[in-house]
Amino acid sequence: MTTITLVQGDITRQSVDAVVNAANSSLLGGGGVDGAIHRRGGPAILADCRKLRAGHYGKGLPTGRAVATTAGDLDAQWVIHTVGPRYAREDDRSELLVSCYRESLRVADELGARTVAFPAVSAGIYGWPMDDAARIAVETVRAAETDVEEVRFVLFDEPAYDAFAGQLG
Ligand code: AR6
Repeated sequence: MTTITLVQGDITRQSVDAVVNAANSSLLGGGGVDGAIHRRGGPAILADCRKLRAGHYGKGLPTGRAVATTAGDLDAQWVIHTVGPRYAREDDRSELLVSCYRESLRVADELGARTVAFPAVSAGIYGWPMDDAARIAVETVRAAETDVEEVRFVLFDEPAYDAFAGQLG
């Protein structure tokens, strides 16, 4: 049974087994949560990402997939990088966003992670409307078969927190 909890704050300040990063396909960093995770987690995360790019993920990580690295200096064992879809009004990409949560939980299970912090994937730079992003996130985690005991959604601001709280209520 997975418990869903909500926190308003900075995901890089969480103590969990795994922190999920809303990355891009390059795995080489960016803005938003991605920038914050690499800044606070330090260079070990980027070093691991470069190894992934030199190996199995030469073309980058496809949208909707997830892969783990060290968490560096974060208070966690792993960062699970996932690539959300960019929002497009004329094209329904929700299955890719569903896949981000499913695949991240699958990787968490492979690692043996029991507590996992997620940001609102795709709901920042990638433009996904927050209410819909929250609905997809909560529905997908609720439906997932996983050994993860706590999924903690860490929302940066009050509107994001309220959107997720609305889904749980
Ligand atoms: N802790 C928790 N949530 C945060 C934090 C933080 N420290 N910082 C931002 N958010 P985004 P995306 C929120 O843009 O939409 C990057 O450049 C933010 O307010 O980080 O999936 C990547 O490299 C928003 O609600 O991710 C990609 O190129 C949510 O996290 C691209 O952005 C997600 O916003 C991915 O865009």
